[in-house]
Amino acid sequence: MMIYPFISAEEAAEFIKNDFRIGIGGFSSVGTPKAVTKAIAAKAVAEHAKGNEFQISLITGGSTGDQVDGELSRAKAMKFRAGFQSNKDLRTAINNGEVQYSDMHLSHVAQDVRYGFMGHVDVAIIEAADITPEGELVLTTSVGVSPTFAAVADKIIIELNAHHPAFIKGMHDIYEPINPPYRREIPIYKPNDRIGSATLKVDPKKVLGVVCTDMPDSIAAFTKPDPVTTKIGENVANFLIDELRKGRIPKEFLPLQSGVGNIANAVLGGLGSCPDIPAFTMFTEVIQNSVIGLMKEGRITFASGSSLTLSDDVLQDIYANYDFFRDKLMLRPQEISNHPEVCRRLGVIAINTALEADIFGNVNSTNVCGSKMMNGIGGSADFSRNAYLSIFTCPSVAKGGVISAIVPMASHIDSSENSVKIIATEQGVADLRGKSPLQKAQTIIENCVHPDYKEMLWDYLKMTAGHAHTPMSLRNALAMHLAFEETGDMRNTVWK
Ligand code: 0RQ
Repeated sequence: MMIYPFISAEEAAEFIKNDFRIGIGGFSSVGTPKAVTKAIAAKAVAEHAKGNEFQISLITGGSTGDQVDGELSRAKAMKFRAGFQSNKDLRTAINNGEVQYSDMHLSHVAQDVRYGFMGHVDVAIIEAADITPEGELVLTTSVGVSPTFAAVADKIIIELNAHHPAFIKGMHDIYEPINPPYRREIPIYKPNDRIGSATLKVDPKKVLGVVCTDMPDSIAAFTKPDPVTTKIGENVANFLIDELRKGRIPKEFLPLQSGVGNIANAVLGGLGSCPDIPAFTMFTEVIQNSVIGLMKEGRITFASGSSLTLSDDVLQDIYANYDFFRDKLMLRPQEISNHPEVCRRLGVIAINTALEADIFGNVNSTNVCGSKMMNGIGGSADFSRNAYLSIFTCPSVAKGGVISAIVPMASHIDSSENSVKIIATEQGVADLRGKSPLQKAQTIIENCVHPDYKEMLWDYLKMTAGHAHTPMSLRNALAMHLAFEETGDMRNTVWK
């Protein structure tokens, strides 16, 4: 028996008014609503055609599929966006100033909403696989910020998506910390500890209605590992094996966190296929395709995250073999999957991707040439700041070699040199632990820089070393970026 009324996506969109602030469920492109956001975009187009103002502010847990960020940004239906994004059309709108984007640590989103820092949330839109007779929601392929949005929003719209079976009830562990000064410890002592409830309880009085859908998530296809990403994976695996041999990683190994994107996917695949690394668990935010493959091979024994960001064939394989996966997967709110306290307690080995790193180990994961937003910081710094070992990976060059990923000064900083312990490129690995800025610069240039840029960076260091604690030339620190902007190639850099 369904206790809520059924409504159409258009009826749901009718409730959304100009200037509403909306919070949606979902994380990392999956488990987001799909039909109502599309109907809101259509409503925006119709309102704009009539000369009416119609724009919303949207807060999400992580990135969304095209049905959210793509549809809404093309319809010019969004004026403000917070959380994380990776949609091409939204990225364009952000970089040309049409959408104001607040990039956030993903473990902060729920609490910033609860604390009232993000303003009043008018409506929450949440996707569910099932609704219990009591009106509780079985979420789909992610949790994200759904519990908090459901708690704080005035009204809730539910998308009931038949693409996901009801038997996944139990895959989610819903837990919301209480606000300070009453907050207690997060009682997770092993990646598979369950601390909350299997369903999301919502206030039935807030529910506007249920929109029925049958739609897969839309996630971008991964590019297959290439020689460069494979080599980065090997370098990271060899480094970790060495740490294991030296006894600096316990023989049972430690839980891994792995970031988003092509490089992270390839690195994880490389680690999993390395026989010298014991079977391991994951305490991560995004569970990507490579995790599921390694689980089937017995290389990964358990994964806790906030989303199953999988291609539909891999997801259907899980559903078809759910007895195997039932006790191996757990989805948590992102405030828990990325929780600094738990990350540090469990001793997570964090592997994230840099766009660029400087010779001191400061990492830029977000802003190309300091200003053009790529995706966002995501959960990378939730983990990098608190991990047992914080590793950043990237190819040593980008765009066919005209950009060096290692520069004298990062043009934007997401994870500072104090958080970053290891940098790995296809050239090699720089271990920054226990080193001064000069020593860090020496090891990064020696081990990670592409041959085309090595001499250039040694010259920079010779020019600056000895002047003060951190060798730096204010005149030249961004000269490589300038050479790229002015000539299209960092190899044309001339030190002044
Ligand atoms: O451009 O798409 O035009 O080819 O950046 O680079 O090499 O495909 O790498 O897909 O792994 O993404 C940091 C963006 C890497 C991602 C980033 C260009 C390059 C290419 C993508 P094209 P690749 P990936 C937890 C962790 C932040 C969030 C995070 C990311 C494009 O990993 O968003 O870590 N991380 N979350 O050519 C200019 C440079 C460049 C450059 C690469 N130095 N300058 N362009 N590119 N280096 C998970 C979550 O938070 C959900």
